[in-house]
Amino acid sequence: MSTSAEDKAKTPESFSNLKTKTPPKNSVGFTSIKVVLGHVSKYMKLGDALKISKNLNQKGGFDCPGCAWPDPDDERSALGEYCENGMKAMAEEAQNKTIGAEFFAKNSVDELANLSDFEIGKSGRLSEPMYLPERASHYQPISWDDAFKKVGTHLNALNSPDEAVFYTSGRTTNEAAFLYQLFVREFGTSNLPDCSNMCHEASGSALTETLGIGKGSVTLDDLYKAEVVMVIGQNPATNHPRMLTALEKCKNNGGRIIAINPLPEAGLIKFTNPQNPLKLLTGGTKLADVFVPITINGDVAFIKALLIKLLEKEEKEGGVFDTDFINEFTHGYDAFVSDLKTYNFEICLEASGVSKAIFDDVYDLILNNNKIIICWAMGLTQHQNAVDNIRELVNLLLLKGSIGKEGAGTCPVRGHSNVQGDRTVGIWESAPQIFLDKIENKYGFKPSTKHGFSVIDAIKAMYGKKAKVFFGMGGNFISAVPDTLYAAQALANCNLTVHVSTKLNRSHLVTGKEALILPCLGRSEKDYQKSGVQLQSVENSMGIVSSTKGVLEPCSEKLISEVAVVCGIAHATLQGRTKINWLQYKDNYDLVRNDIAEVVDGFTDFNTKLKQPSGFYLPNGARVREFKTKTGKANFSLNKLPDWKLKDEELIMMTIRSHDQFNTTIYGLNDRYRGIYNERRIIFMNRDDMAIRGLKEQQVVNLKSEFNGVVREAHNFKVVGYDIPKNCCATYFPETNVLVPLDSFAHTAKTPASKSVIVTVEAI
Ligand SMILES: Nc1nc2c(c(=O)[nH]1)N[C@H]1C(S)=C(S)[C@@H](COP(=O)(O)OP(=O)(O)OC[C@H]3O[C@@H](n4cnc5c(=O)[nH]c(N)nc54)[C@H](O)[C@@H]3O)O[C@H]1N2
Ligand SMILES: Nc1nc2c(c(=O)[nH]1)N[C@H]1C(S)=C(S)[C@@H](COP(=O)(O)OP(=O)(O)OC[C@H]3O[C@@H](n4cnc5c(=O)[nH]c(N)nc54)[C@H](O)[C@@H]3O)O[C@H]1N2
Ligand SMILES: [Mo]
Repeated sequence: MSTSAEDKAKTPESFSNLKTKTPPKNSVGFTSIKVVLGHVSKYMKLGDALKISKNLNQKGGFDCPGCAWPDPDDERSALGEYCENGMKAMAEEAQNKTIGAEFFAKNSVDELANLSDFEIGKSGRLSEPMYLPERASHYQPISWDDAFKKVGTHLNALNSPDEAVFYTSGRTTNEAAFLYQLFVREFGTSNLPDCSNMCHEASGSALTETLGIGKGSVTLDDLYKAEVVMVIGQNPATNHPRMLTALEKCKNNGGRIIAINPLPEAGLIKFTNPQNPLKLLTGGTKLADVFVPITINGDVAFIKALLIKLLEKEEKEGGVFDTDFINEFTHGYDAFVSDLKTYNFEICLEASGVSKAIFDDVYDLILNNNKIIICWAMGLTQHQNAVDNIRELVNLLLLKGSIGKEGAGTCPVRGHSNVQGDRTVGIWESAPQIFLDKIENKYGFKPSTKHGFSVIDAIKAMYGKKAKVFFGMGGNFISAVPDTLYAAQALANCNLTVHVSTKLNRSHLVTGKEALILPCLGRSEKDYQKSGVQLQSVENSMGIVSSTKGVLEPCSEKLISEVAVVCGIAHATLQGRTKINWLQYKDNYDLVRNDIAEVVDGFTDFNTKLKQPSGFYLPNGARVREFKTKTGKANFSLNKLPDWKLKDEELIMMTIRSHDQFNTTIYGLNDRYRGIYNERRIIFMNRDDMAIRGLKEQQVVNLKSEFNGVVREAHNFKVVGYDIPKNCCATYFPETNVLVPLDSFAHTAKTPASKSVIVTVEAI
């Protein structure tokens, strides 16, 4: 009997060897350099490592496939614009070990699924296309041509193009992403779910409605010039380490920093720039002026408390709000004010879990400054009321006129290195009509105008057998999505699952009846095509498009680029019915960029502009106070306090990243900044909550979540007492994705609520 899809999808429940230390207050510094060197020497050739560190995030070099934090426009560190976790991402991609036919002949799919995610990732780079026939136990090699034909045959056998799902993870470059969505639309569907659906979708939704653009408004220069930067629901020391350099610069210019987080994350408190030798010796910069230990999902309540006090002061004395800005540029102020008056300050503050003394410190900073930037990430977007979280922050910025001027604005800090660019060039299940019209004008076919499936819809459709082919352009769908066991069944129901990937991951092991692994070049590798080595492009978190070009030789001759994969599949699938000469694009990516220039706003003269050393900024209405909303103004919004209540035994759980992972890729088993070594199956709990339940340090527990009458379970976690607000707890994803209910998601954005999972903890 082969292992069930559900069992293959779960992470193994065995323990490593947990050690804990007091979490450090400081981040980066010497340890970080030591860790990088250790990692690089273990997994990469020395020559490759040097080439990489010299070219990473340099002008004319290649873009780090880690996070989407921007590179400085002007001076870039001579030591390399890299960080510990960027180098770990590189060591992961540029490994010197490869796996192909021999590896898959030796290891069955079931055996591989028994490995931990850490072990799966360490097996090596995928080196040739592999095919899993129906009922087979092992993958076997397949030629590229046959693989393309297989995809084409399955797609063409569907009753409707809407029975296929085309997922994208955010590493795909603009060129590959544009062609991919073009193929999907010509094939006839808009089923283009992407990782953004699980990430910043709530930000996009809230910002489009209130400010007319689903992206942030600030530049790096604004961050240097801000008077106050609020970092809320984000852990930059781990996930965007180069952001700390920008915050340090802001502090050196006199700026103040407010950190709002249930956890006292190390980098938010203090930071030692690894590229500043003096600071390495003298011990770093204190970053947060105020640390706000908020309860999970207490953010709307806390911001409302601030708004109430600011309004009171404004009505009494005036001079608090930027009334000129409000009058000229905004809509809905009166309705906002009357709604705000229905809330009570004490109730809001209590719901936030924050003390009056800390509240007062934040209030003073906001009251007395007018250049405010708010940075946020998953701590705000992965809740049922995620859209309200972000709209409430926008309300605050609008009152202070802190948008569209120097040193002020919105800064949703994006995740994957090109997740923002992918959306810009058309990876969107509900793309605006204006974009679809441009596609029609340029290519002469009518794209589907139906709303396609987002991630959650796609899982439901596959579960209900309404979708039968799953195609993943990068990513690790089964480990990234909520409700692992349900999603496993959904994938198992498909006729074919296909993954374009650089590394083996769990999604290759939880398959449809047949499956394909299509291995592609990584960012760091040279992309040889007929017209020479190709350049590609990405867009960072601040809307700057820049070029990226690999520097290493490909790790296998059988790898092709994502662009070539799309061209091959489009050619094999669409055959006589296409209006597009698909194969031309892979020979010369300039041709793709010429098309992007015609179809996507802001890309005029794309090929020429991309040659500028620092890239170019895309247009951004909010940055210049042109709010392209339905009202033509920046909109105030009305947001409610969340209405969940915990029963006695329950805790609210956030599923977060450790310092040693990139999403579902596990670099190692430590979470150094939180004092955790050698284990991922842990639950951080408040020590009072442990005492009430009679739980001791390292006691083994099972976790349960109940939602709409369905109980979900995750077994074997060790309790770690931690500085986290009462009634809150934290675990790592993907281990606890089995507990995240598919139907618990952000209203209007459908982002899974993976930061507010209600659980009970039971000793075993
Ligand atoms: N090294 C590394 N870099 C990465 C990634 C990675 O996995 N590893 N992932 C990339 C991706 S795709 C993304 S989206 C980003 C993610 O970057 P982050 O959003 O920083 O990642 P998370 O670990 O999800 O952290 C969420 C933070 O929000 C806090 N938080 C949780 N719930 C709440 C809440 O209700 N309110 C408030 N105020 N805070 C809360 C948590 O304590 C934690 O500090 O990072 C990107 N960069
Ligand atoms: N519970 C919980 N769940 C979450 C989150 C959370 O905070 N909590 N965060 C969510 C977020 S923010 C995100 S963005 C998603 C991430 O979801 P995904 O983007 O689907 O997951 P990743 O782990 O980033 O994908 C890693 C895989 O991408 C492939 N890969 C890497 N580089 C390349 C490349 O250059 N090309 C190609 N084709 N493939 C490549 C490798 O095979 C690797 O195994 O997870 C979400 N899931
Ligand atoms: Mo993300």
